[in-house]
Amino acid sequence: MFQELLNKIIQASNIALFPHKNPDGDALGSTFAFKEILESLGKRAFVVFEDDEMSPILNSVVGSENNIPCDDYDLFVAIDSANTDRISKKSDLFFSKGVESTIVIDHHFHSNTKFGGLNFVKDAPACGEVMYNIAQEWGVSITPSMATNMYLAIVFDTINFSISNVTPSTLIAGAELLKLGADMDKVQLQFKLKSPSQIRLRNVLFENSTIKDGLAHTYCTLNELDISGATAGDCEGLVNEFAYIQGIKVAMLFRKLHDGEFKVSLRSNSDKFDVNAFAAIFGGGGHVRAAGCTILDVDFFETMAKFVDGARVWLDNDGDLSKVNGL
Ligand SMILES: [Mn+2]
Repeated sequence: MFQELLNKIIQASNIALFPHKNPDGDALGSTFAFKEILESLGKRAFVVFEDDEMSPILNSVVGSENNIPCDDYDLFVAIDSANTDRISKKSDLFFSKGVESTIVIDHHFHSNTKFGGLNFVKDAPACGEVMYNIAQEWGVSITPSMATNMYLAIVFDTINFSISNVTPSTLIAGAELLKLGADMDKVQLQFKLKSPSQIRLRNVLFENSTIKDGLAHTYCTLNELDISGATAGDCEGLVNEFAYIQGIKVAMLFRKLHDGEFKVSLRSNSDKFDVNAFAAIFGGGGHVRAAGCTILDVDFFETMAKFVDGARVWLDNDGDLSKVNGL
């Protein structure tokens, strides 16, 4: 599998890399680490940005300043995306030379739709760990900047190596990356920093929350997002705070993306409540303890009520999903 991926890379010259929409630390760290891996193999690699959705995390990613677009790509790689909806508005460019010229590198093992010509999908808590494994298998010598980007990727997706799907291999990768010069201070500072607008958004979410009988749910409207001054990306991590309220088993965050579209983020703090399976009933997916859905063309509050009702049935039946109805 590693060799197959390498063969495909070796045949290419100008490679376009696509982190997912509203890229988080894992998407950005993994993408820029892979860019440098490719450059170490003599390839030209370019990260395709979504300028209007770019996250402040980008500032801490090493190498992000060298983003000069190219007009002659011959290979397209989606990184950290489980399906084509995640690759951003630039998906036309991704498929511009046909599916055979595409690669998917991802860690959403249970939900990835394998939409690429080659699908390199591993079961890992962060795409950053997959990148570390690729560099190792290919015999690439990991530079301090690669190490920092991979470390950043792992720290963001594993919430500082604290989630349940972190394995001994993840911890070993973290330790090795530190040995190889990962800048832990820089990564931790970026991971822990919150902007004033994020704090305002957090207040809105607590204000809007309902915390009852094992279930916490909250929402934010576009107007509320606007008033707080936060970006859509700022919402992403905040659902975790609700999953760790005493007595809570499942947390759900609903946020409006634009008219007719909203996103649900789900977290659980025990394997008994598999949010990936729950999300699948509503057309979404992810991991056992962290999943999400994007919902189109429905009323925001009505649909939120359906999710809450479904989650209530699920909790009342102690994790049994058979009585839960979708939309
Ligand atoms: Mn990820």
